[in-house]
Amino acid sequence: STVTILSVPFDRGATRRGAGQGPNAIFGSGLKRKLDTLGIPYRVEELAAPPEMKDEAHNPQLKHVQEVLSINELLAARVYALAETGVFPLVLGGDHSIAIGTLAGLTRHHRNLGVIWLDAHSDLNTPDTTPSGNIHGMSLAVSLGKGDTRLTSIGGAKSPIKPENVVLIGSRSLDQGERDLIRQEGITCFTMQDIDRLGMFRVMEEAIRITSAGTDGVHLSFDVDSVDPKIAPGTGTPVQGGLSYREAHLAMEMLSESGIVTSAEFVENNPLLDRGQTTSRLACSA
Ligand code: DIR
Ligand code: MN
Ligand code: MN
Ligand code: MN
Repeated sequence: STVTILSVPFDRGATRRGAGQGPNAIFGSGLKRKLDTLGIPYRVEELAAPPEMKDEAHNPQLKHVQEVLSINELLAARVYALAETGVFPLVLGGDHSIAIGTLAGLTRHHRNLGVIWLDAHSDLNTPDTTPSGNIHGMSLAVSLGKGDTRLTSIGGAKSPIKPENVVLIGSRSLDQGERDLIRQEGITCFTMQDIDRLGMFRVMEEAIRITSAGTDGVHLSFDVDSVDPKIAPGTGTPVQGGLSYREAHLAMEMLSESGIVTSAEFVENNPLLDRGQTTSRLACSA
């Protein structure tokens, strides 16, 4: 199918700036050339980041919420329209708060969406549990319908993601509130320890089985900090002990072969990121 690349240069959901330059860095390392080589037709659109606003009612548990709301409303509308026309939305971030808009748009189109969340973190905080106030650490919780109601109502009427359709992969930095939510909601979580023990092949087999069972689409949310910082140092919150280059590739290759993925996003890459990521990005959009 054809791909529409939505570039979202937004980084106000995180503390460290720079992820906003992620899309340009990805283009700079040859994304278009790769897609041409693979014979995948694509279009490119950019969603302009909203002007930086003074944080009037500064809430330390929900930083820059106005800007996050504004970019995600735009993104949700755009992703919804693309999904309706049958193109593959490929979103390039930006920090991970933009998953709120991507998923809000997708869940207006898909009744029962599966989600593969590749990340060192789980992004399952709420304003009550967040240690940082950064909304990029809350995006999956919001998509499950938890947290600030302005965030959970982005994109209008839609059904939240169901916890049984979500698989976390690569987790190694979970806050207490996030652990509680994972247990309470019964979310499948393959930590780095699980990957060490079972191997990436079995983990991905399970992830593909779980997210495709009874669903009408699968979204891949790829936070580049899932990959080990030795290979992918260009990210705002690196955590040691991540995926190897081969593990990340195997995951993308298996997803590509499975044919289940209907949309994807690549987030949190700061321009320092090396070229390896570009390769993994492509395996899945095929
Ligand atoms: C931490 C870090 N759990 C937080 N989260 C990050 O601020 O909520 N997510 N970096 O990608
Ligand atoms: Mn569709
Ligand atoms: Mn994340
Ligand atoms: Mn992360």
